[in-house]
Amino acid sequence: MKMIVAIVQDEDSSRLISALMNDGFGVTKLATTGGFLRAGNTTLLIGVDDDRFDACLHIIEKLCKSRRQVTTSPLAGGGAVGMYTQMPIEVTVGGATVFVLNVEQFAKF
Ligand code: 2BA
Repeated sequence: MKMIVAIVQDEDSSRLISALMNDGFGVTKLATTGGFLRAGNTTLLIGVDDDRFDACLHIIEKLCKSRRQVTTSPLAGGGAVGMYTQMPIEVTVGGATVFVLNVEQFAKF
């Protein structure tokens, strides 16, 4: 079994959760905040059996779109105070950032 930790954009999360649930995957949604943009995003915890792992990744890849985003966050400029840190910069926020962990043990009580 694997635990997929998928950080996705809020705009994609509802459709993604519905698609995963419809295909029988168990999903836990966490409201999270990206460290760079300091904007809300969604982290999904998905425990999957090994034989369904590829199918799950495929759904995530299919439904999560990367988008260009402009930020003027001072933190995005490196945290220093100064005129350059206030200039807008454009970044491409990925469709999904996915971490895969091996599950040592799984239990439900
Ligand atoms: P944020 O940290 O808010 O980052 C949003 C986007 O800003 C990133 O998209 C990337 O395009 C850009 N970015 C991030 N750090 C940057 C930097 N130091 N300089 C220039 N541009 C930078 P993604 O890479 O697709 O990441 C989307 C979200 O996924 C991130 O939101 C964060 O919440 C999470 N994430 C990405 N990599 C991660 C990692 N290694 N560990 C934990 N979370 C991660």
